[in-house]
Amino acid sequence: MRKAYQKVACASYVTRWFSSKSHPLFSFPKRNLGQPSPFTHPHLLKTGEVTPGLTQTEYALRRHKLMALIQKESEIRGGSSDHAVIILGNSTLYMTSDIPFPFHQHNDFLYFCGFLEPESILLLQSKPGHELPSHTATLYVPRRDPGRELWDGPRSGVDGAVALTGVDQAFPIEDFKHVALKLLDEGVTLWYDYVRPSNSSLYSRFLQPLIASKAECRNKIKSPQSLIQQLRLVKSQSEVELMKIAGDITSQAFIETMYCSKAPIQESFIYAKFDFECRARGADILAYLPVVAGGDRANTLHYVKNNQIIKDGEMVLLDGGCEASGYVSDVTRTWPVNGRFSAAQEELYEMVLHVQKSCLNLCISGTSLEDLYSHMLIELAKKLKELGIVRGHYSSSQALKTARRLCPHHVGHFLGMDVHDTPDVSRSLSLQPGMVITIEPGIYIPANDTEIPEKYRGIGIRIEDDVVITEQSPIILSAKCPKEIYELQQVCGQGQ
Ligand SMILES: [Mn+2]
Repeated sequence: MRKAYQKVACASYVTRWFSSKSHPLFSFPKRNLGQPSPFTHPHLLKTGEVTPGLTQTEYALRRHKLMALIQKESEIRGGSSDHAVIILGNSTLYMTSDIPFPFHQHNDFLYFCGFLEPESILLLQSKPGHELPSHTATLYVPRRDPGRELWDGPRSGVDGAVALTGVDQAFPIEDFKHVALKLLDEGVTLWYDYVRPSNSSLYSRFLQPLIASKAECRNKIKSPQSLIQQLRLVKSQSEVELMKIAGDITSQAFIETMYCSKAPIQESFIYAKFDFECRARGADILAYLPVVAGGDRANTLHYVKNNQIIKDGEMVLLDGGCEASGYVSDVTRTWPVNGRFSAAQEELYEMVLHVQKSCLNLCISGTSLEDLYSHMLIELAKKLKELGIVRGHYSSSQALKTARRLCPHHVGHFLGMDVHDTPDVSRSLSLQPGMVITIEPGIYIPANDTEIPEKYRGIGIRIEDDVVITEQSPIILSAKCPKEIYELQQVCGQGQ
């Protein structure tokens, strides 16, 4: 009953939120705001969307849910009812004087308001005299500055920030100094990620005295991290749709990359081809530095030098993913660059593929990443026994030890806006519909591993897919990316 009531309460809150103010789009500034808007980029954003596929209502609901969790927590722990949440955006980082790295917004900040400009702060404040989660959402953003905008392009300014995101109000970033003084009040509980502070420049400009004073009184500062991760863990329908796009782009990029694979080939060529195919299909950036590892280099799990030549007869392991509209993919495939598996490569590949499919079949709600990991080790041990690599029973501690040695990483992790999303959420947690994980078993046999039959040495294989847990069977976001031996031979063979 309580759950149903809360749902209704949520819906009516959002309705009230929309009707309580004039719709921001009626007064939408008819100018370039810096980040894409429905006015300047109608091919990317529908009316009412802040970022592609995500509406002002969805962002408002996220903020509302955070304040509701804070209310619940303060009811349980008996704290004050006056709360302020501070989430810092990122600043531009520079390689060297005046030369910026590509800007990436802080993902928690992005999650709660969708604002893409550097040097901004989001403040959520409970309304005095109102019961939580009734709150005010305020953005502090860089002031319009024709001199700077001549160089860096248009800024949103305070009017643009409100129109774009639908927050209640916005002020120039300098004004945060005044509000920081008010937050010093002892009655206010401050929710700020002091454990992992994200932006040292904004921190030293605006937050240092506030945080120092709050840290002195116990219970007056709390990290919102576990609550934020609890929300980010379960994806909405529109988030799943965005992750499908990232999965599709990545699958197509893999196909194109496999298609032009030949022997010998440079790892750097495969890296560039994959990057190109992702971005040409609408990805904003690669989600991480990809692993493009030929032959024995696949046994170095985080090999990212990507500067060697892959020889005829060797396989390449490509672990790559892209980011599109804030959501990422993380996919791995391993294939022979000449399009033909050797007998030993095929045996090991079939083994990993079998284990991977077997884990995918168990991706149902109620299981956990830890359960899937145990399953992966047992299935690996079974197959290692079949290949004669493990002696004795497959479930013996010796067999499982060998499986752990030959696959030293976990079966997977949570995925979302970050590649290693919601990193503090336990892998023992029961999986629920809306959670997204990777399934990535592998087998790594270095060339100098004398305990393993010689024919298998120098081979490293991983197969990784992205999976949405649902009420029924899981959705494989990277399903269009070939992984069957005949498919790989077909795709690679075409380009030979
Ligand atoms: Mn992964």
